[in-house]
Formats: sequence, structure tokens, C-alpha cells
Amino acid sequence: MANNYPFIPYKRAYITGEEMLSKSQAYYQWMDERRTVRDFSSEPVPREVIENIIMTASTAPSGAHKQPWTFCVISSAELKTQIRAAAEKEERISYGGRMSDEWLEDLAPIGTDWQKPFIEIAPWIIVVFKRSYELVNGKKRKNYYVSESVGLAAGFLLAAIHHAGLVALTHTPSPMNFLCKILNRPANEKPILLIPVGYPAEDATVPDLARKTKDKVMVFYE
Ligand code: IYR
Repeated sequence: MANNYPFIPYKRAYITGEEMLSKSQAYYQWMDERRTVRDFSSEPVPREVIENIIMTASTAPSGAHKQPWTFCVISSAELKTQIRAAAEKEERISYGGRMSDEWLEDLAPIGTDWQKPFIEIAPWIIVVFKRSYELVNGKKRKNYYVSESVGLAAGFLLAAIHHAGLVALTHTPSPMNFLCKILNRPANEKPILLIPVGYPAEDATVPDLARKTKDKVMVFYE
């Protein structure tokens, strides 16, 4: 080994090509069923489920293994009301002129507007914060590839939510600094996503969108 830090053996169960093919196919089909949902049921979800989902997200790789994320989890009705009001205040301005016509045109098929009732309806709201640095003995110690790392963790989070049979919305109220204040976060943390999690409403609908096909998303060099 090139250094004196401990390394431990790592082994995976050997999987044959055939088994791999069926597993990879099944997982693709399963993940392809995931949809971003905006219509939530208020049915409660056990806190332990949310804890497992977040610990799954926290298995994501990160720059220098700094794990530069904090997941704030809100079920308090009072806080949800405050967050909804603050998000809608910003979104009303965004939809009312801060976003370009082109942007609004691109969002039209998705059917979003400034109103964010899901923030109060969903049983849990997870706010994902990135930590650009850590304070070690009062000194700033920077993290690396922070956006990439936290983006990866958010992807793991969405997969875990889907796996648990729940739905989520990756909401980005903009600007979202109000969350630092409401949730009383330290200066090294910046919010990047607000993710309501729960069961879908019984009458939930999603836009009729298609995903890009094989030939549009990959290029092989063999
Ligand atoms: N932040 C707004 C607008 C919005 C932007 C994009 I890009 C979306 O994919 C969806 C919405 C909102 O959350 O409504």
C-alpha cells in the first residue's frame, strides 16, 4: 500500500453475466417507475423509515469522503407553515416576472406555479444542505466537489424513497436562503433542495412525459 492508513478487504458476491442482465433489467424497470409527484397524501410515514432513507443517501461517495451534507427533516406543522409562506413569497415573485419567458415556457408542460401546498400536506419535508467547509478547532477546513457529492447523495435519497414505496418532489424555491434562517443553520451550510416525502394522494396525476431513449443518452466507444 502507498500509505500507512488501514485498508480492509472488500468482496462482493460473484454474479454471472446472465444474472447481472436480469438484475440490471429489473432495476432499470423499477427505477423507471419513479416519478416526481406534486400531489401528496397527508398520511403519516414512520420516522424510522425516513431515517433509513437518509442513511441510504449518506452512503453516497463524496470528495475526500468528507460527506459534506446535512439533511434537515421537518414534520412540525408550525415550521411547515412558515416554510410554505416563505417559499410562496419567493415563488410568487419568480413566476410573476423573475423567471424568463423561455423558462416559463419550458415549465408549462409540468404545470407548476407559485403555489406550494405540498409543503404543508406531505408528512415529511427533507431539506438537503451542502456544507462548503467544516470548522475544525475553530479553523475553516474546506470540503471538495461539494455540489457533485451532495447531488449524488440526493440521487441516492430519491432512489431510497422510491424503494420504500413513497414519492418525492425535488423542489427548488428560489432563492432558498430563507431556509437557513427558519431552520437556524450554521454559516457553512447552504440549502440546495427541499424534498417533500410521503404517499401520493389518491387522485395524484403526473405530466405525460417520456424519457430519452437509449440512442439519445449514450455514446459507446468500443
Ligand atoms: N423553482 C420553481 C420553478 C421550477 C423550476 C424548474 I428548472 C423546475 O423543473 C420546476 C420548477 C418551482 O419550484 O416551482
